[in-house]
Amino acid sequence: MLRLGSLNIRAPAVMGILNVTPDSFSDGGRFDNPDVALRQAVKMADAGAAIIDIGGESTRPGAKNVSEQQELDRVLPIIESIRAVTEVPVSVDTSKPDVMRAAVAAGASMINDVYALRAAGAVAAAVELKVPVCLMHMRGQPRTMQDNPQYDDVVAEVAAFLESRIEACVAAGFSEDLIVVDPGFGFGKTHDHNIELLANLRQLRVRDRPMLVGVSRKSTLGELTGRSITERVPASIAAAVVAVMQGADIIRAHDVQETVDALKVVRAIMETGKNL
Ligand code: YH5
Repeated sequence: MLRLGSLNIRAPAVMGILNVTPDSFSDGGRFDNPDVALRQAVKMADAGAAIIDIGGESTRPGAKNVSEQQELDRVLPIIESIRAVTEVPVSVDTSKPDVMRAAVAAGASMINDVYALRAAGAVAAAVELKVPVCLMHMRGQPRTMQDNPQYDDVVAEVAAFLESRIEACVAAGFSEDLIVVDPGFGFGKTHDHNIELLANLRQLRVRDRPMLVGVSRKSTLGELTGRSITERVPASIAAAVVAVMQGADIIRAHDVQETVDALKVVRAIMETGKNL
């Protein structure tokens, strides 16, 4: 069991992705209609998602910033409607302190922040809310992050960043026990950087904190297979299995049922105590 305050998750677990942005990369905003979004959330919960991640801000390369009001209008109704029909925990994918506050008040159990609480007031909001937070590594800003990112040692630099963000949160009074780390696949990384990170994932378990990994349908898988976004399910499963075999605790995925099945196989092998 992964214990994150009052949020308990049987790891390795799947975090189902629910985008409520009209311009999401991989769903094309298919879920920006509230009824469709709720149905998708229930479907993911029934398929075994341990948590549903709701994002109202697109972080695609080149994406524009959305206003706080826009983000609130997108995420709050769906958090409320999920809370009304299932017990599945919800995480809110946001960087804005007031969206964090409103989402938690509406029933979200976790914050997933691709800026790792670097926005002004974000650490303070987390300290006040006392819910688990995923701190993700991103080099640069979504608008420009894929413009020739460079590292001397991507694994060491991502690990050092995550360590420094844990330090900043703990120094501000946030409980280390509530922190999850994430190398941020595709966020200011080339294809080779993503492969290097996936091959060395064990080294990213900084301070022994749980690790979340998001590789589902991402461009690196497109480069490897030549497949379009919706054809990347098998490649996504393979990457998820590789990640879990190296200690990833939570896999952020679009294709929940397929990923849950794959992780059942990995878990059975891991429970023998051999090989992994
Ligand atoms: C993540 O890794 N990623 S949004 C491009 C795609 C498909 C999907 C080109 N939020 C992460 O999912 N939060 C996102 O095809 C995240 N970790 C955490 N913690 C990008 C995304 C995607 C991008």
